[in-house]
Amino acid sequence: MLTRIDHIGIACFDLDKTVEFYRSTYGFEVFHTEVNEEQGVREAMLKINETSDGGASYLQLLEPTREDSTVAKWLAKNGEGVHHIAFGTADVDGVAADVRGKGVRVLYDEPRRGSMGSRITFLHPKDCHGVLTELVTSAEPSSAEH
Ligand code: MC0
Repeated sequence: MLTRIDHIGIACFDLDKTVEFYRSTYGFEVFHTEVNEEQGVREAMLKINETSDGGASYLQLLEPTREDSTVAKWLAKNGEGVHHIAFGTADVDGVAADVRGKGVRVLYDEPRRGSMGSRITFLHPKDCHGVLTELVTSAEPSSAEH
């Protein structure tokens, strides 16, 4: 069961400048930053609001760390903008199996490590009406998520 929008991923060329835009324009502060070498991104999570399932929704600003990363490839083709949407669930394995059974390509056999120790997988954008879609189970899902 999907219970919230976990985050919206926004690809940018310069993470520090983009963080400053969101801070000075809207007042959003950085909640967390990290480098995910496997995904080839440096990222900043800006918490927007808590959600009724005990989780939260974020903007995720993404800067590529290497030219062969998926985000670098996407930026070269499209420029900056919304790269993906991520839905939160207490059971990423179960939801992935369910949508796979409905004919949607799930990109990973097993969930991988995402932001803040979460477990993530992606659904192919061509099977989701053009939207790269991520499924996320937080590192410590609250009991309210179940
Ligand atoms: C590619 N396409 C997209 C897209 N990326 N469409 C919508 N949104 C996107 N973000 C489209 C292309 O335009 C192309 O369409 C077709 O999909 C194939 O794309 P490609 O450029 O040839 O690239 P591929 O096939 O090598 O890779 C696409 C694929 C890849 C979605 C499989 O980007 C991928 O594995 N993404 C999942 C991982 C990821 O994106 N990681 C970065 C965020 P046409 O019509 O031109 O054929 S990491 C993250 O977010 C973590 C840290 C977290 O949340 O915690």
